Amino acid sequence: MPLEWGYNEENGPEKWQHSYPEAAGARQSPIDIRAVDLQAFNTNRKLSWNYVPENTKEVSNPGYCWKVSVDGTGSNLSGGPLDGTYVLEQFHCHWGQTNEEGSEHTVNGEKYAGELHLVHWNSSKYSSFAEAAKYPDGLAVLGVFLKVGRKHLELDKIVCQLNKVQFRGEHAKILVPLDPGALLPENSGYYTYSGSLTTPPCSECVVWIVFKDPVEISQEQLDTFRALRCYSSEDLCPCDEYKGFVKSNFRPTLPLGQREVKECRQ
Ligand code: SG7
Ligand code: ZN
Repeated sequence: MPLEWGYNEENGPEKWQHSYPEAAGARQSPIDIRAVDLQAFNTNRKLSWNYVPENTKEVSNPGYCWKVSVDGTGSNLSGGPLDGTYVLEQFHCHWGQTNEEGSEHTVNGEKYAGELHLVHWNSSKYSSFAEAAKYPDGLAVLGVFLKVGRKHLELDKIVCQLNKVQFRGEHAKILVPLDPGALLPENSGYYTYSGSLTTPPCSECVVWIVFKDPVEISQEQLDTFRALRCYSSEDLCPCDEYKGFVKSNFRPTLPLGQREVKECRQ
């Protein structure tokens, strides 16, 4: 069974709105974050997080990225632009075919080699991730730009398991506790705006918080991401333009429209 959506010619971002009408909405993500659009965001509420490394359980290949599921107990995010407490649900990554692209958000048109997303849901107002995803303040996603440089040691706890999830539908345990907080840049300011999921169904339920400073990962680590397959081990290779590899999985930017992007220097 081929995926009903993806990133190639037949099922890519241009086609999503036919099956997922929200993809054509006015509050879509990602966006190009442009200096001319920025509004200062002055707050004395510091953005803060608390994660439980022992609850970072397993990595899987859903066919379009790698994804780490988290037992959210005790893992939360609050402050900054957020009202209430948001609990960590999962984190995953986007990348490109070459190091010149791969991030979903761009800054003044500049692309990074990749972007990590830590997805949280509003447990102050809603009772589950699925319920929260129906409301405009339901989810909060932290975005971290990736650039090629030194090997990232915390991320390597995932990378070393990716050979066990080469095919769609595969899962593997993460063998040592992984601290999601160690994936975030230190002392970085951030941009924040109201947006959507960047994959179908593209629901407009996300408070985006995108860190200004990138973190480094090695060329080898990035190449390991590109070796994942979008088909399951029982399927024949769909032999699309990427020969069945998840070579590229970022959605191009969409118009900011009437929205504001706030900049917090933190
Ligand atoms: C990735 O991004 C996956 C999705 C995620 C989607 O494709 O991690 O998660 C699952 C369940 O596969 O979708 C609902 C959801 O979290 C969109 O998340 S994103 O907007 O942060 N890129
Ligand atoms: Zn994402």
